Amino acid sequence: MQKEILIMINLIKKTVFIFTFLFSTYFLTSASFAADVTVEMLNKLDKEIMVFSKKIVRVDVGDTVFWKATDKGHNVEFIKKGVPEGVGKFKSKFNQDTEYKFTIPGIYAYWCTPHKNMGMIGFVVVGDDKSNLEAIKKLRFSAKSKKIAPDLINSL
Ligand SMILES: [Cu+2]
Repeated sequence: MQKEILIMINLIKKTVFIFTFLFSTYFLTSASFAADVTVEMLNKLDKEIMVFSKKIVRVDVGDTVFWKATDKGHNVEFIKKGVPEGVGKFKSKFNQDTEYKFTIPGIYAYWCTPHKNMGMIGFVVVGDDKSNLEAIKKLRFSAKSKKIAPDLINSL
């Protein structure tokens, strides 16, 4: 009788161990596949003013990018002709966190509407697809954005 109880306890221990192992493996692998990214909208970062914390972001199709309104007075606006074909307009409200789920592969160019000439531009490459790179190269930027855009586009 005593022996049977010990065997039962051992069986329960093994089962618990296996479940723990399976669950932790599941969560670890699913976490490594989640590639959602957060970009902060900032008044200042190091020596730059009016800036997205990450200027280039790479995600997989179906991932979401979150823009955090860490500082006020900013937004996110997709640039006309700066997104893959079939992508609609996107312009977020000022002073608010925003997000966008990228379902169409390609390069997305965006800026902050009031600071689009001050270098507050950003790019999202979705699904490692650069088929609209030529269209991106033709985009017209002004002032500081014009200065920094070529290097950024070259490193897409
Ligand atoms: Cu801004």
